Amino acid sequence: MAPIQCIMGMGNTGLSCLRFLRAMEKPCCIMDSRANPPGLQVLLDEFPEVPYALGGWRHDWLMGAGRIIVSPGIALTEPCLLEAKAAGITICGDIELVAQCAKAPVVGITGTNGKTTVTSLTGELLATAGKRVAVGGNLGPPALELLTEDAPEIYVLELSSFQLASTSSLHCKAATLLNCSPDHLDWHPSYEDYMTAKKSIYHSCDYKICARHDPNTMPHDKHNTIIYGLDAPISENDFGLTKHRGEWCLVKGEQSILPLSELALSGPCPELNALAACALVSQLGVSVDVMTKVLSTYVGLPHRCEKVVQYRGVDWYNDSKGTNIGATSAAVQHLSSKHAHLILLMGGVGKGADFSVMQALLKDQVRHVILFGQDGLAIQQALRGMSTEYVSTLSEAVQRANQVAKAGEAVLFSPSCASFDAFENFAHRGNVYKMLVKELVCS
Ligand code: UMA
Repeated sequence: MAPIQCIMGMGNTGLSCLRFLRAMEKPCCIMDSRANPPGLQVLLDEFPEVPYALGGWRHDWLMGAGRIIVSPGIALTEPCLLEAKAAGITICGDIELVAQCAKAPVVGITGTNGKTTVTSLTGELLATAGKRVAVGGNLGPPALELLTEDAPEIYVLELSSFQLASTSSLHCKAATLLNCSPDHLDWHPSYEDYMTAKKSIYHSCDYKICARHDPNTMPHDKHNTIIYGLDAPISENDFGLTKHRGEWCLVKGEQSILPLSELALSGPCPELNALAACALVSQLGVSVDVMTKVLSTYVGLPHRCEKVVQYRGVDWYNDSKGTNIGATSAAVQHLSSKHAHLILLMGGVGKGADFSVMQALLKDQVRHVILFGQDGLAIQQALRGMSTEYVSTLSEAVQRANQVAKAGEAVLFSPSCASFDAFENFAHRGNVYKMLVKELVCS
């Protein structure tokens, strides 16, 4: 009998792995540590023949598996996975299956922040250049679902540290690590482990796209690197900013792409994100003309420093995608160029981060912090010395922000935390926030 493929996790990834492997008639079993995982009904409807287990891990299934396919949310340090690894059982994630089967080149994007924006923009650049492109991975849909689409010419994948940690044979045509700051320290044993997972995106990669100002983004092997930054490019293949007739322009070498003032992209670090995406596609048949066209029209995605409304002289922003300290710091920096003072709404699931480092980052720009949700009180402790208050829900946080904010200031909702204490995901949380703000305006 063919070896059993044992899938761990019954979320979007687990189901995509099951569909992929069952289409090849591989024998599979699937399990989830949750008693009622999100994919259960789909499993029962689509795969009634597949054995499943809930509420914990079946040790006998794992130790008898030919291969274990682990979903990104499950840490590789789970004791049962360490035991299976020691017994010589292959453990991998969905991206490894993609790496083994994809017939078209892959562009890979990782980083603590900005990766969804850069992934979407990269897809847009390639599509505008006339390429049949499939975009997915961590931003969804799961990467394996792209393999069933009509033969794309190129895949653009957003890759999380979780996905990279369980991948060994991915070969990217072009790849980038955009930035790296502490996140997901409840999954990775250390920051070094997180960074090692992120840097593995450069393994056997043709073109490595790195930020000049950030040594964390540099590969060990500097061969075939394309560099971008907020200063003048050093070589004709690099990207940066230079002054043309008194105006700052995004450039490739000495070629002007677009005046900075005409860049349509919103959110934190739009210049860096635009330059990274252009660098990624620059060796893939995308001309400077296409870059100009896309960068002057593509505005980006919701929930990233998105302006919701101006009400009684106060600007309200939704940055629900700000799920770690680095993202919130970037949002604060970005908005502080427009507003002297900010009221910051933060809270949710802190993922083991050390929030005390935020005091130095926030103290000059943030006048008051309103904390809420599961780890709100712990974060308040970490921010001792700043003006803070704790409320239990996002709804109360919005009410309080409305009482505290003065005309000319901005209210920034950038939680620095995951959303699953009270919401389905960051998008649900951002939509609830926008609805609460609009209710306030209409009341
Ligand atoms: N879980 C259990 N027991 C299990 C399996 C999962 O408790 O047996 C928990 C996990 O700890 C996690 C949650 O369930 O909290 C979801 O985990 P999952 O691996 O089943 O998630 P999927 O539905 O497969 O979604 C995953 C990505 N989720 C994670 O990495 C946590 C999705 O990224 C991604 O869109 C999807 O695969 C398709 O590729 C989301 C995410 O939050 C957006 N990513 C993190 C981020 O961007 O910061 C990395």
